[in-house]
Amino acid sequence: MKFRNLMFSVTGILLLTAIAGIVNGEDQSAPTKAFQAIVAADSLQKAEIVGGSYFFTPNRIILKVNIPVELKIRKEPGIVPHNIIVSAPEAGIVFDAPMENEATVIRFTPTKVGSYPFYCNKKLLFFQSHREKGMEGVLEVVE
Ligand SMILES: [Cu+2]
Repeated sequence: MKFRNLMFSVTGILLLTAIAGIVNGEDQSAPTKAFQAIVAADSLQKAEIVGGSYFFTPNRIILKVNIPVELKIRKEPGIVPHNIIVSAPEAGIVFDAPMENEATVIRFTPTKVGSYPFYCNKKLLFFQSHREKGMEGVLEVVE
């Protein structure tokens, strides 16, 4: 009887571990942290992005079309280099900038509604790229 109870417990623990494993597995993609850019009095919309290993915060930025953007970028302290890249010439958004500890500013004006990915393309040797590790996000340009 005691042995049977033990077996039940062991089975229970294994089941829980399996479930936890599945939950963790689904948790791989970074949670979305969205930010609606603030349109300042000077008709600029301002947003900030912080990059780190391996994330951008926020990773979804909502911008209004045809209003100039001032995007302040910086990275968390650390020796791992990061950058931020957008290649959306159809929307007037093209940049490839290193992220420094001190904030730097990127200026552009989104000219087309749509979703445009941004990411870090750094990669160490044969390891996954930072983008693959979760360093990506989206600029969402809306009316
Ligand atoms: Cu990176």
